[in-house]
Amino acid sequence: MDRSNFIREIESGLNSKFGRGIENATPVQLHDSIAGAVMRDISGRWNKSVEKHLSGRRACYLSMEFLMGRAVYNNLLCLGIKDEVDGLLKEHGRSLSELEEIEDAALGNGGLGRLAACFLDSAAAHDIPLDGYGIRYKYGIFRQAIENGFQREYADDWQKYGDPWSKRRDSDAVEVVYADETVRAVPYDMPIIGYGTENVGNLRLWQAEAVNEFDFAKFDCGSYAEAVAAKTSAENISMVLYPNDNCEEGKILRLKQEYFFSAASLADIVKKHIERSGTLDNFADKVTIQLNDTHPVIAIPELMRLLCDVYGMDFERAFEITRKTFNYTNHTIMQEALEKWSAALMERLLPRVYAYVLMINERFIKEMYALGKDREFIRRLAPVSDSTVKMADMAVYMSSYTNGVAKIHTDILKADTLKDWYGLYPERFQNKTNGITQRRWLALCNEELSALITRLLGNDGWIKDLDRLAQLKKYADDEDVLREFMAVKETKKRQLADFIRVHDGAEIDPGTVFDIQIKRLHEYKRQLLNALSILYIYYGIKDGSIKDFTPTTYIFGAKSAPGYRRAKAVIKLIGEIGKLVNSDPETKGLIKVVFVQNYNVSYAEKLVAAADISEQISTAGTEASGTGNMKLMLNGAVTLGTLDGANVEIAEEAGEENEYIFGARVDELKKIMPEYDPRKLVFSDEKINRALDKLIDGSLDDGGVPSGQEGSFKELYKALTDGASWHVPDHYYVIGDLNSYVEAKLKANADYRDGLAFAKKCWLNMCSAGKFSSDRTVKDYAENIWKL
Ligand code: 26W
Repeated sequence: MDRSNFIREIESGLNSKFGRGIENATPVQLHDSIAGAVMRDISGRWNKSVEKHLSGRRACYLSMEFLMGRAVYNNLLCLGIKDEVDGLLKEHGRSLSELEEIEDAALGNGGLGRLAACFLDSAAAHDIPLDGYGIRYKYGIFRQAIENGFQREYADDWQKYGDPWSKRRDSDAVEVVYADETVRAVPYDMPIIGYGTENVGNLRLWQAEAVNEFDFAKFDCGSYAEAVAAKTSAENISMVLYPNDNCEEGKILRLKQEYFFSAASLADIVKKHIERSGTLDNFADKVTIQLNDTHPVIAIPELMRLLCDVYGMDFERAFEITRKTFNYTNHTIMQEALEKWSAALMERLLPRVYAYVLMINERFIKEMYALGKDREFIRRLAPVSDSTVKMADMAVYMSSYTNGVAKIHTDILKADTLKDWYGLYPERFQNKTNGITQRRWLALCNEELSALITRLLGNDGWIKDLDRLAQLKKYADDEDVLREFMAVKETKKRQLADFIRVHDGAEIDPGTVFDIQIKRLHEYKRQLLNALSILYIYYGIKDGSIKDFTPTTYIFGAKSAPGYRRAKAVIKLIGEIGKLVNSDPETKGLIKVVFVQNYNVSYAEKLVAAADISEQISTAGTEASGTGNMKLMLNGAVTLGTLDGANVEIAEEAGEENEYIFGARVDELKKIMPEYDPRKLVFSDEKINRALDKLIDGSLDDGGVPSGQEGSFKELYKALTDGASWHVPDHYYVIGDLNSYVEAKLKANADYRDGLAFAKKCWLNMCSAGKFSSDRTVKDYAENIWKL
């Protein structure tokens, strides 16, 4: 649209809806009108793209989570009018920056959901027909407050100011049938605006509603609660996102959610297909479905049920089509995250779907017998065994391709987690190293660095072709460029410091090293290792054994699952270490520790642009890929990390000499762990002992409100030294890696002193980030899995 027209559109929207002008509208009204103008502007292209996707071959991305983040800035950026709109608003004394905090669709927990959002963005930008399907939760991931050092969770009603970025499509509503309940699934569509293209992708999120709002018969006989019971029960299905990352709970509501969006999406996909093709015979030629982890795997028996029960296809033909249609991405090798359902529960909730699960299982057993496999082998792999439905096994068996999300992760799947499956079907396994969209994670979040890059390259082609950053490597020894680069980083650090002052009430110094760890809180991600290293260094500075320390601010951002006691203890611990360290006059100006509240996509945008050091310190073999590591690299931070997940490829791309790699590797851990006794290290190393001692010597306070969590530091200590009933001592090798971690951390700290030399490393990281564009990832899926 013409730019000045756009402002007129905003004005007329404001006027007709609120009777206000740009000058006197509230930020919410302004936001609503901008969104309205965008939605009107793209509606024609959007409809055309939807039709185009439907009439050709397309890929559908089924995901329980889509962590979209704020839409307004991204949409204006993708339309190429962000700066103009901001400029025009400024002429009226207003600014786009007023729209912060109004919307932020956080319908995901972490990496898996954010990856889905990056994929949609990349596919839209590159005209790849990919559409998303998920759940329109009323409450997304909780809002986190840190009170008295403890995490507290608050419901996040992301639609409290409305949802101008969605269109409700009543005409596409479908019914989802459970054993004793039928609910309506109503789709809300969000446009995914492709950067610099006519293509607009579609994200369809299903909302659960009652088929009958109100039961008059029950009301008549005075059962008022019962009269609305069906409504409540239906709406509960899409009420809230499960806030667990990497831990499966086996709750019935969760299975209801999984079936809800899987069944609704399939009903929709099949219906649209038949409308255009008139037959299901070519279904798998027109549709390919990517299952984002095991959460939507129930879609597999559901498609079998649809094809056979509803459309009368015979089992073998349906089997063939179903297997051809689906692909499965695995995002974790953590045993506790691999979904398993009680067969009895599934049968009770979804008897007919379960019947197909059993038929698939029989088909598998028969096939294995024909191959001469023994009973134990079959029991291990069968989709159903020991009264349990194993979703990952069903997924591999019933799909064309299975992929991991980083090279090392895919290797572990082949060698360990899915070893037997790999032996059976080696041709089904692929690697697709994750990526991030440079539109949000550079163009949007770091305008200053973007401007520098664009100027040096002579154009902004990198926004759609990130490999072009490699051309900038030639400036790695150019002092003027490096100084400008350093000035940009300083600006971003100042902006972050200002934000943290307002948002978290903490004062930090942009002149210090910003050492940042941002990700979900989990034992395997080892925030505890970072915390212990800070104690180690703090005492080292005090006793003089660590000299010439470059002043550093350690910044943490992380949400813990509400019921994850150890993770919550670590949050409290970091807060207590902060109290100790930040108030000590002896180390004042040298070390500062800050735990920011409510880390989310929008906060991440500010943090990644300001980091000097990117903490990626998971135990080798545990982090499937990580994507935060890529965001920080792209914004010119060095990685302080283990050879885990995508860190391996990051070091490969940027050169290991430009990262700080430490710790035991996967193959080493395999040998170490069976014999490992952390106590031996604790007893033999005074400095480790001193840091660890703080957990039990009573000088850090883990009491206070909320009660019931007292003694949690001692429990952490015990987990590290003695283990627990369910795991060996220090199962994530925190103590084992501590020395090599501190060494690498101090090396980075010392290197930072030579500003230009350090900036060169940062620069080369940025220049080498091309591979980690989700544009590359999505194109690889499109070519080698979706065959679009
Ligand atoms: C059933 C509970 C549950 C919930 C979420 C189990 C597992 C998950 C996800 C698989 C966890 C997740 O987000 N995994 C992350 O996926 C990212 C995208 O591929 C990777 O970059 C991260 O390494 C991985 O932890």
